[in-house]
Amino acid sequence: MRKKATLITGAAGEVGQALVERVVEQNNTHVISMDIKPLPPELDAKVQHIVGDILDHSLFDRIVSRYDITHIYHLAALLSTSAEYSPMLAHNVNVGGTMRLLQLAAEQSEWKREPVIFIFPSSVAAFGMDSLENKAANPRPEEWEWNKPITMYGCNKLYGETLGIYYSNHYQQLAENEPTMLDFRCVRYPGLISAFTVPSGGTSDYGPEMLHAAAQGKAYASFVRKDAAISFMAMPDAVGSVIQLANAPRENLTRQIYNITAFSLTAEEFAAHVKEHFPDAEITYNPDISRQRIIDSWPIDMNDDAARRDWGWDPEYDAEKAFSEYLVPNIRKRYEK
Ligand code: AKB
Repeated sequence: MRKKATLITGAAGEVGQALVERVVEQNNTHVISMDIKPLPPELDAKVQHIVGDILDHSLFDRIVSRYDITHIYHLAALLSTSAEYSPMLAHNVNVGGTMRLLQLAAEQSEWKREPVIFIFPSSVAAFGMDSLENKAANPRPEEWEWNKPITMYGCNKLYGETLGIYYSNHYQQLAENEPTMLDFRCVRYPGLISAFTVPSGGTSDYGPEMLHAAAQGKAYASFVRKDAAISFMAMPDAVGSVIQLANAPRENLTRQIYNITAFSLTAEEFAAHVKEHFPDAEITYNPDISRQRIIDSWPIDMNDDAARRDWGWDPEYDAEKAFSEYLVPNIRKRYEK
């Protein structure tokens, strides 16, 4: 008998580290984590971590020969700014890696006649507003609106969503033989902010970078304008959301792709929260044209009514609480050390 396990890819990344910690805490499954990088030692001690490339097929074959994978949290991806520098690599990792894992989950579901639950974090980057006027006029798009991403990462995420829907509903058009399909569930994250890790390679990074710089007494020049507006979420909510979605009864889910969001801020409003806690913070604005264009294409907010209705999505942290109860106290401790 193979041992039941949960697989987390991209485990050494920002969301990955927080998710591994939380899934391990729940103590109800064996956790196999994977990344091209090692985990920090304190986390590595808690899981079985595999350092390897998502594109290495033999790795997955070895994993399924030993483990019965019940859940997959597929986080491995190149983020939006990095993907613009290396579009081919981004496509290979973001699409090729996703496709490989979906294929594996589809085969495993069919073989053991039990759906593998496949959680895919997509992104606000799957949207593409074509002008600032339309961005202002359509602040809370539904999941299916404005799906015209302008970044490689956004294209990859949107296609990853489509592949997930294909593999979980139409794989090889086998419906007549009643195969067991995998159970694909997806959230679209806004910009995420962690107190414990600093992001890299994303375009929403100006928010967390501003805060972490202020906590270290460093000046920060934002790469987007003051009026640049998108939505954000504190990391505990981001991690909680995917666990909550994974545990939601299948029959409650009316769709497979869900927008989720917590609070929406302009860069200037973000800076005001930072300055409330770090009054000496030196924050200036020096927009980078390319990164600004990306942020201008993302909606101000997202309509997450379906997630709230179907599986009880309700973020714990609004902006005020995120800064005062989660971000600032933990960041202070981090840099005091
Ligand atoms: C990025 O900026 O690329 C990510 C995202 C919004 O998905 N943080």
